Amino acid sequence: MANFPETPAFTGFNKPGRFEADILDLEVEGEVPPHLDGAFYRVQPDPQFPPRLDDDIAFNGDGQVTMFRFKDGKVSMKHRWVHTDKWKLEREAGKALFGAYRNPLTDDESVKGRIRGTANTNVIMHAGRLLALKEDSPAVVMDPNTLETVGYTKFGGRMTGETFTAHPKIDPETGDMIAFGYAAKGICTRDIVYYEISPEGELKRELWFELPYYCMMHDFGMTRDYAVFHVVPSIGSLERLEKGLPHFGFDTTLPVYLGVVPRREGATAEDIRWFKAPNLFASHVMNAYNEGTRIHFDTPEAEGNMFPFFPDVHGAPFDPMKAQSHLTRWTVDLASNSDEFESRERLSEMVGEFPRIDDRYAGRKYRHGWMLVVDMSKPVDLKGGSSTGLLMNTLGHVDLEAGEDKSWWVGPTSSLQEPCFIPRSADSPEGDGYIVALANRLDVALTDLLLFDALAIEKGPIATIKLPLRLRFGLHGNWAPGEWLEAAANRSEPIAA
Ligand code: V55
Ligand code: FE
Repeated sequence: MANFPETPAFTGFNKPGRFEADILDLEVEGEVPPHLDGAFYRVQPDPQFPPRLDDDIAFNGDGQVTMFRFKDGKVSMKHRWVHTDKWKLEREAGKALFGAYRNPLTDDESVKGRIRGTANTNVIMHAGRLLALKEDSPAVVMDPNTLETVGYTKFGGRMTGETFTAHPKIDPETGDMIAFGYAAKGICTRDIVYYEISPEGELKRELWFELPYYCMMHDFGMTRDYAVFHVVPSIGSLERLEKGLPHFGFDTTLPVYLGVVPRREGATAEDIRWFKAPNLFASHVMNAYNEGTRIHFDTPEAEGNMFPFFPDVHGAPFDPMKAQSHLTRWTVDLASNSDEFESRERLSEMVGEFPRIDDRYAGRKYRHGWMLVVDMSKPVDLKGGSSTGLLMNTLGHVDLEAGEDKSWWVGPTSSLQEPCFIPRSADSPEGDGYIVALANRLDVALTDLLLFDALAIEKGPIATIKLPLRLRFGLHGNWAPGEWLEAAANRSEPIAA
């Protein structure tokens, strides 16, 4: 019997959903603009079976992708598991075979050496294919219209790394997908491989290099001329795995590094510059850009660890106050002889994470950003309360040109999932468009999809798309325009892995 542990990771709003769904023509309050044509994809971890061990962390659930298809003022949803090798092996066995998060030593003998990825972190369309991503494994290709899983891709068979990041970027000028893999020569190795993938989905270039120390390399920055890697001491080691400790733990004694890798053809590991900053925490990158040799890298920065389930390696208790992050601009200059940062400048007073931009400005000087915000001045009215009292209860908009923040509070009984920007049209100005974000209705265990005017979020949603069910907490997602979906549906060849 599939009984899940009675732990916070598996109860209440976190109870596994385990369903697939197709719902045509969802209920809408307000109006969905009739010209909005495309799909918002997002992914959530949702364990197919109870964990092999006593408990588990949210990051270890099997990926389930949700597609919200917008067309003619209506929205339909499709919700499917990603058929990873892990999912298929466990489906066949009728139970979990893979153990703890990123610890193969806890797996059943029968799955030794198999790809462990859960494809639960991001989902993005590129080269006519939908990619479901987990940073410890290769990308999984799905059909963007049917959400059928095709299989793992090595981008034309050429990728030599074992892993592919969940945070690739698409260069808006070239259409190339810029990405990397870490632990790319095996679990806990310091080897990184940088990838550039053509608009046709073929790997064009790899550049291998080593990190100062092994750590969670969850995201990175892309500029027109550089790939920028922040090395933050959420460290890991085989020794930790042997001891049964969580894969990662935060080490407050190590410095932060920023590695700048030239994107130009022919660059080698010798061309990489490393800059150093004091110990701090940063995970996601809002955007980065370079003005000549000067590089700006915008990230929600916190004083301390943001992940209570990857605790302090020296035993310090988790400090929710130190986990609060503020969007911060890191600047380094390749023309400088110093290995220090030029500056670290706070860009917003909002406490926020899950930063997003108008992706047509990825890697370029930009004006607008959106993120989830914790507004502690607002009441939380939930039976039992949330465990920390901290909820992503607000959507924030930073206008870096006006130096102005705007926000919208979702109310005392809801929280939000990561926003995603949708351009009004392919050539509309920066920020002219919509924001979508899921709202977790924690009091009634239901989910709504909210649609905002991106430059007037403070007015609240222009449409609330009501789901008759609960989606679990998700991670990341992306928009794909209708033409991409139609081109994928009308292709003559089947989608290749
Ligand atoms: C993150 C999420 C992951 C993961 C590593 O910051 C980092 C997020 C959902 O899985 O494996
Ligand atoms: Fe992420």
